[in-house]
Amino acid sequence: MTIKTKRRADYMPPAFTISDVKMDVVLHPTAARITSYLTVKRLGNHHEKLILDGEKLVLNSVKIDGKITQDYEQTDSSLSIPNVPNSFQLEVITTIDPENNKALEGLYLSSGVYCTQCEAEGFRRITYFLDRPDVLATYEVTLHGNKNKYPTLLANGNPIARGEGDNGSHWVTWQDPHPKPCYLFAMVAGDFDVLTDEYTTTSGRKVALELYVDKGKKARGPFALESLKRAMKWDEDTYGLEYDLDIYMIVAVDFFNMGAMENKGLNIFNSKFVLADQNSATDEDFFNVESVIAHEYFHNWTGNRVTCRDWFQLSLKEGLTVFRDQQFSADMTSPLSNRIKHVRVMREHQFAEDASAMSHPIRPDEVMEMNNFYTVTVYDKGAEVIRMLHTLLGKKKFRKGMDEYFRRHDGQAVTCDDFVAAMQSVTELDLSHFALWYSQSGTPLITVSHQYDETAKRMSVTLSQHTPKTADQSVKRPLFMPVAFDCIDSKGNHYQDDEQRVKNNMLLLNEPSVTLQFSDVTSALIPVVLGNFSAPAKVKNPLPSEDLLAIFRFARDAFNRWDALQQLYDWCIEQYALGKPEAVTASIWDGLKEVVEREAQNHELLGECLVIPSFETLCQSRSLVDVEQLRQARRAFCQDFAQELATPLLTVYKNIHTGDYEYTLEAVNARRCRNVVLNHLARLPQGQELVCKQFNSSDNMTDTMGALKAAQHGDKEQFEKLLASFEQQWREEPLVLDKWFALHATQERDDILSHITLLREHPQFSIGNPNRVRALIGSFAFYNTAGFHAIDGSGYKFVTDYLLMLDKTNPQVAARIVTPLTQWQNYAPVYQEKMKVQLGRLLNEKGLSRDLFEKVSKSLAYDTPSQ
Ligand code: B3K
Ligand code: ZN
Repeated sequence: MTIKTKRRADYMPPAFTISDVKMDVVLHPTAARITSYLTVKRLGNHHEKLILDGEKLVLNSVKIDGKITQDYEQTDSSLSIPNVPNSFQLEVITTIDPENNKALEGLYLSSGVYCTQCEAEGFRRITYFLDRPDVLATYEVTLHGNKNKYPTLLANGNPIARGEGDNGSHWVTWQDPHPKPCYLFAMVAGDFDVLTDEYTTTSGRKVALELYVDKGKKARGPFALESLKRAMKWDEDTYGLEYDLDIYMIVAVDFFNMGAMENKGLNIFNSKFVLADQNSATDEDFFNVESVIAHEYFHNWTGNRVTCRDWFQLSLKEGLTVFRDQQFSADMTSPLSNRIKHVRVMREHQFAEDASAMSHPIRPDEVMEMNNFYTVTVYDKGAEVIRMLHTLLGKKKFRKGMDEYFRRHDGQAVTCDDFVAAMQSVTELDLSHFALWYSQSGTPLITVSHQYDETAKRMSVTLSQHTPKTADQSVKRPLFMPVAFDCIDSKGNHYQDDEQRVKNNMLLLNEPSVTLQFSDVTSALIPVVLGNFSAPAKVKNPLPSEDLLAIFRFARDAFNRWDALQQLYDWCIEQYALGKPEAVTASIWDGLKEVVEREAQNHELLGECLVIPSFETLCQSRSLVDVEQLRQARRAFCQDFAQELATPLLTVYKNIHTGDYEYTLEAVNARRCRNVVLNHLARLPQGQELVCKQFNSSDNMTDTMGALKAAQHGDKEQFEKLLASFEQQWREEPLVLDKWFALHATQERDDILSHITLLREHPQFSIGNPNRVRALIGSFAFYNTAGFHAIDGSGYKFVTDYLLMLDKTNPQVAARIVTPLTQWQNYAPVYQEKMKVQLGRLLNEKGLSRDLFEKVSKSLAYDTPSQ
């Protein structure tokens, strides 16, 4: 198969532009008719033909300035029209098949709802167009549909006319006055329940808010609407940014490839990120609803008003918008647990991506299938890069830079360089070195070494940085990064370096290495590095357990305190893996007990500190992982942890009284801490009763799921019983049942594959619904370490068999789930070989999608780079 790779360096401005679009859409399940009238203009002095993108379209007719023409050429993916005037009206009529559109890109019909997904390149599946983000047009869209089946007809902007048609049909015309790229186009038709509200902006504009949900789900909508209002207010207060249309609509649908989409004025959401109430949603679900609602709203400025010139610039909008939603969530909840959440994503997923064949900078250079680049690198590492800018410039200047960015570029399609240039204009700091973060991939490693000279009473600490080669780049340069730094002694005193290179606890590391000197110190100091995860780096700072416990006690930075324990757990698990559990001495256990006792009242910190690093995180500080050995080591450590700390853990559990459910910061932290503790206690005989009691008395989904998840570590029969009772209660609620599917999929059991096969027959499971597929198959591939990595290769084969099937209908979701398989290089050769066999099967498949082809072929071509 030959698939074209697109390169960032090949960017050419468009030869034509389209300034106005009028569309007439007659909905029909298998033959929807789209008539588009485009105002087209040649850009510059040339005689090239007009080439429009289009896929899976049946072309009915083409007219230029009102006259039918046959003078065009069609391919699978384009329509070329030669000899067009410099400026003209183009009318194109096409027919499409929404019902059989199972890829969920373009216009599709699922569960009786028509909806669209156009980012990145889905608009070309609706009509022929210049489907690229630097072509901005205004849109007027008329939708026709059956009035009974589709009483609601929506598109971007404001409704300007409506009427009745023949045979029980009706129509609505929508106008969006803001020029936009076609990826922000949206239409919806269906029969919904609607929640309405109103928001008045600081400058007095009244905005109607409308939230469309499935019939009968209205009671689960208010939290999303409240979140929207909080986001609107926050963006005004924090960035001075107001909404710019009279109406803001959100539609929740069940069939959606990702979380949500920021279409102008008409966001479309996966219902998972809209619907929430205490019975059916966990605290984490509530959190996610609020943050995704905010994320899509924030895109209105960072993405929609200022958009991307080309898709290589995706991080321009995504990195920035993730950073903004992170700031918002931290303000709405609490900075510490938020920061830990981001770091977990970076360590579990982004570092793994950097180490894999899919490694790419936050602004990629080469792409085969754009949908493959909505990655943790572009999004989350992208947000880390913006965060570093925020750290370097400070809050005020960062805001000034943002103001300047909007002043310069409102209404334009721009690049990451334009963003950095706007930031540069407000600071003395030279950002040219910093900008390397946009083009260099890979995870930098900061190595800390130190020496104490007892006679001279001097301590020196050296920090050096090194970015290992990645699949896409073999030469790496030192980066410019802010490294939060502190030096303490074992009693908790803080020290300043002689030359004061550390200012306000921050060291600017822009060379391969830097050495700090500390004079007149009477004992060896403990370097505390990368507070608040000030740069997206790995740190190697091997410290003995007593120093890690001292950091936990005395460091100023709460993230450092949490991280010291993570490092300690990682070290302990390594001792177990080496067959030396006794290296985890009584004094270490005592230190950990003290942590629990000392922080018993600090539910937020304690809850986080009692989470043992996940298997995936542990993999990132190791290479050629022997899966079985590491998994057993982690399990044995968790078991001993529960046993050794049983008494203080039990006390914490019993002392946390959460009362009636409310979604407040305090209550969330208390429930979280209690459930983390229960998860440990469930490994002990005395934990069984607690689990059962909590499950039976819970008045909310958080505690129910807390009990259920804990139960899997205890008695198998009891766990099965609880699972069955959960299913009984929620069998009609697929969104809730997804939690149940995921729990099944991550179970450690010998018959896991036949078990999942059985679940695929569950009345609520459907291969056509991405949420179900992610819950059952995705959870297995990503998180069932024992099952997926079964030494006979059966787990890999199972996932591959499924992907071969899924790829035929939904390549986007298939390409997500293949990720763990493509990261074979992290595991010991016995696993690698078996993973590669399955990747080979995928590659040999006739008609494999571009999505899978890109990831699989890169993965198989990957040679582990020597450092
Ligand atoms: N911009 C969309 C993601 C589109 C993904 C296309 N495969 C949602 C978001 O990041 O806000
Ligand atoms: Zn986004």
